[in-house]
Amino acid sequence: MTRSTEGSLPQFPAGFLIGSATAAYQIEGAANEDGRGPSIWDTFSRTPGRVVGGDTGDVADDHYHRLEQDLDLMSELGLQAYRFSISWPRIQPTGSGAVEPRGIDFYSRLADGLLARGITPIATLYHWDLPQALEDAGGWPARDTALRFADYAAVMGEALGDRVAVWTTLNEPWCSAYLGYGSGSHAPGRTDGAAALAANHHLNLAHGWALQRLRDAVTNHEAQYSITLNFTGLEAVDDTSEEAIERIDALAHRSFLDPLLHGRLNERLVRDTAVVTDWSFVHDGDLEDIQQPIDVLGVNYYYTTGVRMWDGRSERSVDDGHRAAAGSPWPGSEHVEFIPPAGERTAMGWGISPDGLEHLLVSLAQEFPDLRLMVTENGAAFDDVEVDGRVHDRQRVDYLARHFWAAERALARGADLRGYLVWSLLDNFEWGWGFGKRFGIVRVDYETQRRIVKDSGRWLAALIAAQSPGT
Ligand code: IFM
Repeated sequence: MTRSTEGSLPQFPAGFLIGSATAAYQIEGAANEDGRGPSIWDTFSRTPGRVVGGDTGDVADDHYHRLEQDLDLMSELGLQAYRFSISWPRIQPTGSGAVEPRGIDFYSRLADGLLARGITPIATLYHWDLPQALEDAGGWPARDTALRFADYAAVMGEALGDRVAVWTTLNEPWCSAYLGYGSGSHAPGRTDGAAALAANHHLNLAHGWALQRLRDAVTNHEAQYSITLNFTGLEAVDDTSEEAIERIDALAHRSFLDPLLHGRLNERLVRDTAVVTDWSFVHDGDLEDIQQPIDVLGVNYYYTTGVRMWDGRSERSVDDGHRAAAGSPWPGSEHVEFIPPAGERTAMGWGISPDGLEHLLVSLAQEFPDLRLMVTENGAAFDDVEVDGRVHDRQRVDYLARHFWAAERALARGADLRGYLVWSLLDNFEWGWGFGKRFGIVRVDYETQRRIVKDSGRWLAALIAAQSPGT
């Protein structure tokens, strides 16, 4: 049973963090300033035909130059936590070696600005903007990239390790591996299933090695460590669905959860992908390195979809919620069909299923009873309309309210959920979709860079204000 926005607001336990999230390339702009090197997203978005409308993150929300204003905005909304990502090429322009002090200074000011406003800083080290020089040297399918990432993690641990409360190594490594190297819909745009699987393993390895280096460098002994994964709800639609669910669950979720948290490869995944790779990129000792203790699992959830096996006769439905591209993000399981649920959809075409979030949080809590959970992203794109300086985004308010209520039900059912960060604070560069898809609770007028708090932003502020003191 899902509740609507009518009536009361959910109450969360003391210490529960309610806030919002962004990512560097999606908001910062200043792509060529202060020594920042090119990333794979600069190259990809500047390549004709890769991003809708030819949009790039060159300017985006100009957050790099509007830091103080955006910090004040967070404060006005009453955010308790803010999740940002650090642009690796701002810190190490070529992905290794010399550190750019102006890049460190920017994130240092960001962390200080958050703390000065009583907002908990949650930092993600990697949200998809690999330095181009590392892609030129092989990218994530190359093992060396994981070593370079660990070095970068140590640099950031030393620079911000006295201030960041939660360190997240990677954001949605599934997208980095399978959209970046499998379907080609994300940077660097390669379409090679075997490369995607190697990238999957090296991202896991990067996480494990980075955590070891981070823990050594960080001086805040209260700091927590995490990784954020993206989860898609999978539903049966016919009697072939069980097979389809197992295949997609293995590729989308088990490919990360099993090595990271159980220290093993998923057997189903290895079997289903045997047509593509022999997994010889996994070396002795890798799984021990990957399975590092973490404090919090970051959960990104947006939608649930039906899946079934394609019968080979009808036209295949391939709408898996990602932008159609030349390759497939499902190596070895290309014959699975995705059947989005009937009913309401967001502007991304994603079905709306708050119950999917409740189910996900409860099942993760059952599988990992000792792990804290945090919703590190949830939100929706809609075709907002600005009228007289207001955005009455009723659908987004409704979406958020129903998902927050789902989180509250999961808590009541025993999930150790510690926070909920709405995606996104600002309208921003939605990767292959460019600026056309707006996820913000604050509208950005890209011509003037004016920020307008949407009704959803006001709703989030009211939710935070309605929590009991001490929350
Ligand atoms: O905008 C993205 C974000 O960068 C990663 N998670 C999903 C969001 C919406 O597609």
